[in-house]
Amino acid sequence: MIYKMNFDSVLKQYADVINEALNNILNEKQAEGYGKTVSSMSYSIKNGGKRIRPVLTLEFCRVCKTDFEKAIPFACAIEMIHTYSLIHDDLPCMDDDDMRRGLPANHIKFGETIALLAGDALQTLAFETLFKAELEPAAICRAGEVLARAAGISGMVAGQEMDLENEDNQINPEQLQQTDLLKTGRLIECACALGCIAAFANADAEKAASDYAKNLGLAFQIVDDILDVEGNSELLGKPTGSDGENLKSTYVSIFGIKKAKEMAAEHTKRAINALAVFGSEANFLRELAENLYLRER
Ligand code: GRG
Repeated sequence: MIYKMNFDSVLKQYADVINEALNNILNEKQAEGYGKTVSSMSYSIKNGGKRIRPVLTLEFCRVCKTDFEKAIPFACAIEMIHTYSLIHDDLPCMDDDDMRRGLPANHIKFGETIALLAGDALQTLAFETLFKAELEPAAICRAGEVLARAAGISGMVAGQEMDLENEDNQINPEQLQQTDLLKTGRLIECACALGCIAAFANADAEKAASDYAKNLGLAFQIVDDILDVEGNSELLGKPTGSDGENLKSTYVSIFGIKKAKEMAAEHTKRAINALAVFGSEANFLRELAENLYLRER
């Protein structure tokens, strides 16, 4: 496939752009001197993850025929929300994980109080950053609303509550899918939507982005469940087997590994098919979906 040729270099280019922008924002805040909380925010932002969500924002902006640089503030905002969610998710009152990305979780390094504040401050910094985008006010307002809805009680927070209730309980496949659409899916959907909003994309493009994102999000979560059983803890940067220990219902516990892999493949295929409207311009997004299906971390 032609689009295989420069996937890695495009991904690296985007990651470099995002890392530089995030570092600049955090360094600016650090220079203002807010003590331990800002160091704790920087720790989790800078020891970066895969940057999937901001890459989606920049690439959807480009695919919708706009300079991706316009969407950098939106891309930073979504990564800040994602990072806040991971910091809070690792806390003892939530998933209680000591390791994240191969390093001590934020609360292990900085203590629970500072970790809580760092998450809170990253959430508000996300909106501070988004509102500074050099775009039409209408686009910025819409992006702010879309991000707030995706992150909050209409999205990730609701999914997180459902996920916590899932521990020690048996839930059915519909409840599991609803949990994942909210907890994981809404931010991924939002990442794609923000790219479209920055590009003033038309309704067809927004619908395609939403269909792609929903399926990508489900495939992503199913692969996450599979990696928790068969993944390599060193590559993942955290121990495996936590879903089983917490007696959580997952795609693997409900359907078994073989069926879960088939389901992840099916959602990846649907995500790729949703991109038809963009033609070959969306080849990077097709490759990204395939890579996330095959990922080991
Ligand atoms: C605390 C409100 C609140 C929500 C937390 C994101 C989340 C909700 C929980 C994290 C636990 C988890 C396994 C969520 C599923 C989504 C997921 C696989 C997140 C990890 O995303 P990656 O792989 O992370 O993109 P990196 O480290 O690459 O940034």
